[in-house]
Amino acid sequence: MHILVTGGAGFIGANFVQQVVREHPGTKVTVLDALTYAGDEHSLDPVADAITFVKGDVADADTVDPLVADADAVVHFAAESHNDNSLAEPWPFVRTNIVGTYTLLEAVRRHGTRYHHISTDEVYGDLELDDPAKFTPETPYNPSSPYSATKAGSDMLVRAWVRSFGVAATISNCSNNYGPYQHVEKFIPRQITNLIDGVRPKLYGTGQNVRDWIHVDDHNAAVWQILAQGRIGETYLIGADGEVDNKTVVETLLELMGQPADAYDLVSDRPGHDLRYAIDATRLREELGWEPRYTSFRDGLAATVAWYRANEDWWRPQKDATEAKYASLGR
Ligand code: NAD
Ligand code: TDX
Repeated sequence: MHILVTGGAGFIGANFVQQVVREHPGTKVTVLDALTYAGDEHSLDPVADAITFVKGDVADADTVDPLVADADAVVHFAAESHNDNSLAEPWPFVRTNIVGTYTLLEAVRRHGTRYHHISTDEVYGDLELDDPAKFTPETPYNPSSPYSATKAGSDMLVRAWVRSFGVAATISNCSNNYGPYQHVEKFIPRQITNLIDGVRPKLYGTGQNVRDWIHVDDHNAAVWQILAQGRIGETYLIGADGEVDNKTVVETLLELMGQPADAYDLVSDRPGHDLRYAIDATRLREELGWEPRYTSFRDGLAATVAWYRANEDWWRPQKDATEAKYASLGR
């Protein structure tokens, strides 16, 4: 099988490509990535000889069409992915997440190519802290930020292209990922690299917000199973029952990195900050038999800390510009 992986130089995409090369060696992989600030070709160094890399834009039909024509399946990770950036400048999110998805859908429609769409639990909005409910495939869409609204829009395009044009697509909506190769703008790597630099972690608001953490390798194993065995037209929610509030995440990092548990700062909150996400992954578990392999968040965090300590060459070039952006927001 030949798969086209968009956004394969980003956090989740690069881990996916590495996993496919490692665990499914018969697969031919082509990566299409624009190498925005969030993409780094070095994230593919361990598998560079085993794949083809194309630098290009998913919203450019002339680039996309021949690549899709050549592939048996497309796995679409490419996106603008950071909520804080979407509040500062929404247009790149509309362009890449909506126009980019539209461009790919038209190409897979022309060529009859299998398509898997990577999305997020943020399309469902947020839950109260004390609500026993979790997101299910039936939860109505209710996105809060420009980022989540453009992801919701892209999901709706996929559903329409399945129903109206018979495109062979599946969708997955996953919760917050952590692990190696995540950009230092995101919560966990930002705090780990701050602590390496002797800077106190920064919690938005009061730190009560809850995210449902999943290791990136568990997300990607689910994506592979959906690609191989998922029902066409279906939506699968991916999550590993990993709800933790942000304050606890920071306290755990402080403990793992040898600092007092209260050595963090509270900073101004993110506008529109979603309170809590929680995924019910019953369909994925029961229909496809998926189970997470990383069952201890603490152990997964410890391994992630070790990775950032060992791979300063990878993250250091992004650190100053990222912190300058946060400083301008007062966070
Ligand atoms: P990321 O920001 O780390 O990587 C995005 C990649 O897409 C980068 O390599 C970037 O260069 C590339 N890209 C951006 N615009 C492009 C364009 N126009 N054309 C081609 N390539 C382009 O993001 P990530 O965290 O790896 O997220 C990947 C996908 O997973 C996204 O669709 C995101 O919505 C989804 N997702 C992320 C999480 C999470 O916790 N990070 C959770 C659920 C779903
Ligand atoms: O310095 C920080 N301090 C802080 O308290 C940062 C960067 C974040 N936070 C909080 C905000 C969130 O409650 O931590 C939580 C996680 O923040 P992010 O890493 O920005 O992730 P989030 O906004 O939850 O979105 C992520 O998960 C869903 C990904 O970035 C999305 O791409 C994915 O769809």
